[in-house]
Amino acid sequence: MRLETHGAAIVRGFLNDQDFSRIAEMAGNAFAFLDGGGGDTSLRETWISVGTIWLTNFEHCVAPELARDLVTLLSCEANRTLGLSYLVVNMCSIRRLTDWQKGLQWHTDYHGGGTHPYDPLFNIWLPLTAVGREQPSVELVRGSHRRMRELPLSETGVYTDEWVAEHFPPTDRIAPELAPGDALIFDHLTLHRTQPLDRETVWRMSIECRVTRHPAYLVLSHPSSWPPGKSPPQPRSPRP
Ligand SMILES: O=C(O)CCC(=O)C(=O)O
Repeated sequence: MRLETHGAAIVRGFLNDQDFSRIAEMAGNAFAFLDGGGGDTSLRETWISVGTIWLTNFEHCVAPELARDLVTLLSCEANRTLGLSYLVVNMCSIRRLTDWQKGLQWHTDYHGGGTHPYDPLFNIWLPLTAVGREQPSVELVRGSHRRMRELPLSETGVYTDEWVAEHFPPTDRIAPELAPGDALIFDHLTLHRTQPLDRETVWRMSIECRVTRHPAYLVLSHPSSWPPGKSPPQPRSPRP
């Protein structure tokens, strides 16, 4: 599977064992802090309603220097894998899924997640738990990133299973089995959802890293990459 052609790619061993263990421990500690009643109202509200901690709030759950290390590590790995790119920290989150009701329905990050100002953007999805059999992976529709630029938008940002079946062949759906440390990278126009599994309980941690290659952001992280004498375009604000 190739990112450009299929809108998705799997990178085995994206994180080495040491980095993976550090990140999984940090995420576990952050959720334990929230379980123990920690965090202010807005931090707790996001966690209770959707099960996530925004990466920008991570420093309120673990030591701030650890939160900064995590951002640096994710940025470096994104650059190593995708080439020159910029981690959109305010669009990254850490998720603990313990309730099927909080699984996500078919959507694209572009239309449903507010990432359109950062086009082109990729989601580096990092499971901190083995997924695809016992715990849900992300299910996606290969090649949907091209057609989703043209197909009619859903008002809610969410698409029904019937709509997806009407527009894409079932053989294009894939829910990769991933080991801790692997990454699933997909275009923000690729249709995806939480893999439905026929079981009652769910327990999974994952990180959604959103990385842009929009020139206005590339120049923010690598000022020397902009040609001399040319001023870079201004970053656009995300949709409110
Ligand atoms: O974690 C999941 O099940 C879904 C993740 C997702 O939809 C996303 O990262 O945009």
